[in-house]
Amino acid sequence: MSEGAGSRRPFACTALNKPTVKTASSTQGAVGAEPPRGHIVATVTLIGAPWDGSSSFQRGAAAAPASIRQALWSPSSNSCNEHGDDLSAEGVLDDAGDIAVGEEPAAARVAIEAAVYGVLARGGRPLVLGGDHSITYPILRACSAHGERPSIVHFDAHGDLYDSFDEDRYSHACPFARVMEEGLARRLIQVGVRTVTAHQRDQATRFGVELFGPARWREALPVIAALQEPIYVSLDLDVLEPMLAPGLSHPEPGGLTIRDVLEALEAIHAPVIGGDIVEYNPANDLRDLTARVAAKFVKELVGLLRNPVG
Ligand SMILES: [Mn+2]
Repeated sequence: MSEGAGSRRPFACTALNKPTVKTASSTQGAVGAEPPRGHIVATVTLIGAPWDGSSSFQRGAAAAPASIRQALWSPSSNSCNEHGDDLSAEGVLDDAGDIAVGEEPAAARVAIEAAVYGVLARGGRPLVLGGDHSITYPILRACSAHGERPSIVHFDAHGDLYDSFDEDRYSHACPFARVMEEGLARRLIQVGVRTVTAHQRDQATRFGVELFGPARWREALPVIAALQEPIYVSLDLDVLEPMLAPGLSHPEPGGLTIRDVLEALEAIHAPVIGGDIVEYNPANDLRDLTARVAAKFVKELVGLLRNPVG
């Protein structure tokens, strides 16, 4: 529970020496066993975005939110993360349910943007469960509408930077091209990408993407740790070695371990304003292995999102 926490995470070292910048949630202190974290100002809101209509290869990711929730609350584990946040405690995690995305892509994007904006406008911190990766673009639009222009820490086997894919500019292969074209992010830091085509390399250069492939993902750690501005975390589960997460539509061997991704998340010191976990495809899963991995990332991302220390 404590290994690494004191060295990188700000709560244990920095935050305790600073005054609280905002009023804490009404339940702070209500959980007696919870270790002091400081700066607990936000309730995280889980939102399901069951949309896989922009997938280029296999559908199935629309079923992910329900499976991830089931794994999250399974009695096979408890509801505490590695930093001692109890997700079942009052004021830690709300669940807004699933967005009614419908069948039409443009309408789905509008619905996702509106739902995420609603959470941000209430002072919440959205953690969105995809769905395919196309959902990240409307989420970042919602952040922008709320006045946020975060830097993105993006875990993925793929750059998702295509200008267009299968004649679809809103494909799940394209969201970060749209995000960067519209200036919705300050920086885009990609970790684990290992499928860079010539076109995507051109796009990465065009947008100034900071790319850390799987062989040098650790070089991203000091870059992530040095970020001061608000951060958005986009976590495509196919960043992982597919043997560790078989429930994917696009398994790409040679990926990161679950602990590698957690280590990169631990490097974040800046406030995290939102995040997504995408591309889980239950139809390809084995014994809910990948659902459990996604639920694990929910737990640890909740810890990051509810402690927006700056
Ligand atoms: Mn991917």
